[in-house]
Order: sequence, then C-alpha cells, then structure tokens
Amino acid sequence: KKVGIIGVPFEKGQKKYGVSVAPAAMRSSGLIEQLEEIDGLDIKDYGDIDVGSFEEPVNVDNMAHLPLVSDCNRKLSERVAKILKDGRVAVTIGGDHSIGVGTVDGHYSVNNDMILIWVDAHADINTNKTSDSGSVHGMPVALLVKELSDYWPYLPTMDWQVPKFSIKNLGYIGLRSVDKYERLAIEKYNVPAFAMEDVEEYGIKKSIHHVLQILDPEGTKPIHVSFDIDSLDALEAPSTGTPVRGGLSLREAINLMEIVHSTGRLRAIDLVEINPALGNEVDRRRTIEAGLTVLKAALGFSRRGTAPRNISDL
Ligand code: DIR
Ligand code: MN
Ligand code: MN
Ligand code: MN
Repeated sequence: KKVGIIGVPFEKGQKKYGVSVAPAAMRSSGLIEQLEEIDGLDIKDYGDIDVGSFEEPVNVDNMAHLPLVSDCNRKLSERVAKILKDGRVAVTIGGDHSIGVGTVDGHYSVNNDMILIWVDAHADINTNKTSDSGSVHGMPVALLVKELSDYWPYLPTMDWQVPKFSIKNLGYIGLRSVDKYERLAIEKYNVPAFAMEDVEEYGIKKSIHHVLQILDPEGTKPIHVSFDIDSLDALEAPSTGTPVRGGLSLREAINLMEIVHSTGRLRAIDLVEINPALGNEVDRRRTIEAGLTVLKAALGFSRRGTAPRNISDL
C-alpha cells in the first residue's frame, strides 16, 4: 500500500503561535520511520507546503488572514490531488484545521464520490457571520459544502475554491463544543453527528459503523478522515490550541482508525491542531505520540503484532 506525506506549517487559521511547528516536530519524532515499519507500506515524503507570508489586504468581516489561508489551501489542494493521482493515500500533517479546505478540495477533485468523517471536539462549520472568534479554523466545513455557499459573502482570493462537496456526505465524531448556529446547520441538514454523548451510548465502534452506514450504505466510496487532535480528551492530547475535557480516549481513536483502515477505502487523512509550543515537555511528547499512534492505526499498524512475511528472515 502506497502513502504520500505532506506537511503544512500553517497557523494563521487561529490565534496561537506554534501549530505551524507540528510537521517538523512530527518528522523529528520519527513520523516517516515509524510509518515505514508498518508491514507492506511504501512511504513517500512530498515535503512541506510553502505557506508564504505576504498578505494582500482584503475586506471581509470577521475572517482573519483570509488571503494567507486561501494561498496555502490552493497549493495544498493541488498537492493532495497529485498524491492521489500518484495512487497514494494522502496523509496531511497540519497546521491548524483551516487546511481542511485544501485537503478536501483536492480530494474531491480526484474522487467526487468521497465521504468525509470530521473527528473533532468542534464542528468547524461557522461562517464569518456566525463565528465568535473570526478564526478560519472554525469555518472549513462551511467553506467546503455547497449547501452553505449562499450564506457567505463574496470572498476575495478564494475564486479557485468552488464548493462542490455535499453536506450529505459529511459525518462527525467526537463533538462536545458546538456553537448555536453550528448546531442549527447540523440539524437542518441532518448531518450524522456522533457527539460524545452518542459515543457514550453506542461506543466508538458502533458510532463509526453507523456513520459509515449512513453515508455509504453500499460500502464503496472513498473515505477522507479529517482528524483534529482536540477530538482526544485534553488529558491525552494537551498540546493543542482549544483543548476540551471529556473527549475520546486514545484507545477509542485507535479503534476508530482501525475500523476505517479495515474498510480498505481510506484515501486521505489529515492530522491537525497539534501545537508543540503549548504545555510542558511531557505534554508535548504525549500529544505528538498520540498523533503518531492515531496515524499508524489508520495506516494498518496491528496491535496484535505482525509475523515476518518470510520465515527465512530468521
Ligand atoms: C469555535 C472553536 N467554534 C470557533 N473552534 C475550534 O472558533 O469557531 N475548532 N477550536 O477547532
Ligand atoms: Mn477542528
Ligand atoms: Mn477542534
Ligand atoms: Mn464559539
């Protein structure tokens, strides 16, 4: 199985310094080497997106750094599409969650029948009118789905991104901090949203199976998982910008990813919002290790262990 890795050292979709350091921190913590140890994986590193720093002035209310967000996502979308066309699973290491615009846009351009599982404490479906923060990492889903396109003003610099993905192909897992208008959108469009109380009721295994069953009853569609590290409980992943207690355990996240892997249809995965600059050294190590563990589960690492393919390896 072939995998392509992209780093996105981008943090202007939110306000805290440090989430842009995550790709370098993940690489120096053995990202590539650890993935290469998974049986049968062929890893190719496509390097980091050049995120740029020059920002042309634009006039959009309550939407910070739109031109930088746009520029980074345009490049990222092309890179994701290239990796998929190379026949590889696209693994994107953020960066804040505003980069989900580029990964999903790029994936959709190659597989327009894709389904999207957004694993997050937050729904990230604010528009600039409903957001309390003005941070674009709380808006990527609303930018992506065609059903919400009329709720946006004209967005200068974003002409390259035409929302075509349907909200009918979206599901959530892990929600526990959802703004009022985000909840309205989820209810209006009947998005399968397994918030933490639903994970309590069904368990993580049935929760992900239900989402997959609702979005793709035939079980044939390409899957994109956008994994915000803050979906994990703040005790499991403390080094993140907007931690929320009461989240998924690492074991639940591993199990979720193992189930997605077992479909054989995972085509793209984003790992976002790890901020190595937040917390102490123990927090930092714990958060990066949690991220690596989640990725490995998604890409086929077996907790049971894997026997050698050829006994003469002895
Ligand atoms: C909040 C927080 N709903 C916002 N969103 C976060 O800013 O729109 N997303 N932290 O990951
Ligand atoms: Mn998010
Ligand atoms: Mn989040
Ligand atoms: Mn809010």
